[in-house]
Amino acid sequence: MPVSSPSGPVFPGNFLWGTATASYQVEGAAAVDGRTPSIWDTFAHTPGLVTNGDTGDVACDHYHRLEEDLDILAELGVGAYRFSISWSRVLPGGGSQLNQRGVDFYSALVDGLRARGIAPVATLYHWDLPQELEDAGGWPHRDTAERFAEYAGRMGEVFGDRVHTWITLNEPWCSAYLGYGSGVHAPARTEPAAALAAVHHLNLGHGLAVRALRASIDPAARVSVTLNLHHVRGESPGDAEAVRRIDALANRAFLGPMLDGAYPRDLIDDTAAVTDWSFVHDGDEAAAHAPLDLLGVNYYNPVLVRQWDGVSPRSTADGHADGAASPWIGVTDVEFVTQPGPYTQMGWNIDETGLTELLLRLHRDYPGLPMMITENGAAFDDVLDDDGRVRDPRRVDYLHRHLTAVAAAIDGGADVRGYFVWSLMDNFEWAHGYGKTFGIVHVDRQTMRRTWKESAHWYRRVVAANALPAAR
Ligand code: IFM
Repeated sequence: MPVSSPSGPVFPGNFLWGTATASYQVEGAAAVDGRTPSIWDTFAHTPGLVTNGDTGDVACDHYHRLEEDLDILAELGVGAYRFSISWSRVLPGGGSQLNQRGVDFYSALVDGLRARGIAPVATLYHWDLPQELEDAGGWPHRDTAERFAEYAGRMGEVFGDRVHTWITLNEPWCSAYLGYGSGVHAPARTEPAAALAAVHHLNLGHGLAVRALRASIDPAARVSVTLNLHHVRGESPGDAEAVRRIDALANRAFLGPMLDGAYPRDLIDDTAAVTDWSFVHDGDEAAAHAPLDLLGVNYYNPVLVRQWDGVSPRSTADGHADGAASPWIGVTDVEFVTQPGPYTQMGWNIDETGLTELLLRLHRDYPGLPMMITENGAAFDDVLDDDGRVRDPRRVDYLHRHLTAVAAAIDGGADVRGYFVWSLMDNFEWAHGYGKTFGIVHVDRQTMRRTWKESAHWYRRVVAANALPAAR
């Protein structure tokens, strides 16, 4: 595939190409240099919660292999790198005392990126709440939102001169509904009302954090949030009500307060049996509604639903449990339908058309708000061959399809400014441990040796050409 003559879609001139990771998934060094446990340390060390008993104690040892990983990014030629800051590394115990050694690590990361001409994109919260803040009530507790804003302000003071793109939260859907609803993520609580309180305090914390950041960062810096919006389709026209229910919980529960300044009325009504939403105080919705410069979109696959007849066994093809420990709080009459393959290693169906449709919807609903794909990628059971190569044509195909879908959305008018592959390297895939590999760079679990997969070579060519080759 010659980079000099690509004949696939060409991206806008200033399109930002990047890769993404998150602190607990790659850093390791869990008890090093003053870092204290987060809820994910606790979760991973609880027997039975993570496949194979894997933990993020060592992860990819990125903390100790920073220079090598920075060099990989430079060789890839990306213009940006999205990482997350571990709250408990920089403010141990979730307190107010800055841990200089933790700050030094992120300074080295930020400076090392900039020295290589790569823009740092910092996510403040990628699910690793300091354990002490969970012990004090966690996200269902209002104070956590205030503490998050304080932490954001501190990070703005320390890095605001050097980091010019900020993301407050990563996928608050997961933090709230998987952490406090279904309990498959930390802190493993299964309390439906608490999950909705967590939704609210994440929204509130986001808005407060945006303001705290703006007070300390470069005025030209961009502030964003990353949402894993669900592209929900109905199996038939008669399933419109099921689509509305899931869209409200998955998408508008966050888009509403963050971008419109109010919770959707239908969400409040749908969940009335679970909570009266009295945790939403006067002024909170306005506080959550802080002007953003960008919307971060994470996309992996669409969701297919239908109205449940209440009689036949209910299908839960989204992979989440039915009944009390479900992330779909208050939803009793919707089924998640199995979608046609192919599937990734996660069992997620591959359908890039949902990405184009999602971006066009967001463009329609929020015209004037630029977007960035802050995560997209696929896990496959890659093999390191005897000749030292990792041949991952399915990942190349996945990335090609989804980048084509992004290009189609741009053609349709969507203002998409960049794309970040999830993930730079194989890492700790939460409750699945290390068995699910999303990286474009393979990480040997014994030696930590990094090996470029063919997808990484392919991505390097795409980035250099700012265009896709015609064929996969
Ligand atoms: O690994 C995760 C990441 O932390 C958040 N978004 C989805 C990825 C794949 O599951």
